Amino acid sequence: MEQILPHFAEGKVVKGFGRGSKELGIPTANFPENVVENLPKDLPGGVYYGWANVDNGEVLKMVLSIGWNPYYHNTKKSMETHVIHTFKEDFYGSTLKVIMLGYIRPMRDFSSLDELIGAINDDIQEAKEKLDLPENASYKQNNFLFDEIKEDV
Ligand code: ADP
Ligand code: RBF
Ligand code: MG
Repeated sequence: MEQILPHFAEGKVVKGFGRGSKELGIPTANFPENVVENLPKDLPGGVYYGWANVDNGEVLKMVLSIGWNPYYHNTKKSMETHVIHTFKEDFYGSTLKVIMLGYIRPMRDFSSLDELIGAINDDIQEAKEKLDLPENASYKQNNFLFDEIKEDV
């Protein structure tokens, strides 16, 4: 993992599967297909933590999932970011940048939606703690997050 992380990704936020993650209190901003395809081939699916910003704005903690969402039996690989922040408005079409710094766990199936939500809340707690460690906190100032947004992604 050390060779693959940190992984830097940016792309325009697209509509996801519309399952109402937002209603569950855990909205996830979905990356477009091209960003998912550009992930390193040897990057394991699962849950990651790191930093994110929207349109080069405030840098915020995030958790991100990569995979086929076993709970929903997806056939398409997705890459979804939950930014640990309450936004006033949706930001579809905006540019989301993420720096993935650490791996939390593989994706798994759950026997109920409540268990899935419980697991994600545990991920959020772990991300908050890990991101306060000096080696992770330093990435909050990384130039990538403030560099000019590439209009072709
Ligand atoms: P979709 O299926 O379209 O991805 P979601 O219910 O997962 O729908 O909601 C995701 C959308 O909610 C994002 O694209 C973004 O515009 C908005 N949003 C609001 N707050 C957040 C947040 N804290 N993290 C991620 N997305 C958020
Ligand atoms: N989906 C799964 O099927 N299994 C998982 O273990 C799982 N873990 C997730 C962890 C995080 C931090 C996030 C943001 C999403 C995760 N998902 C997982 C994806 C989830 O199914 C998807 O966001 C749904 O749309 C939530 O309703
Ligand atoms: Mg989503």
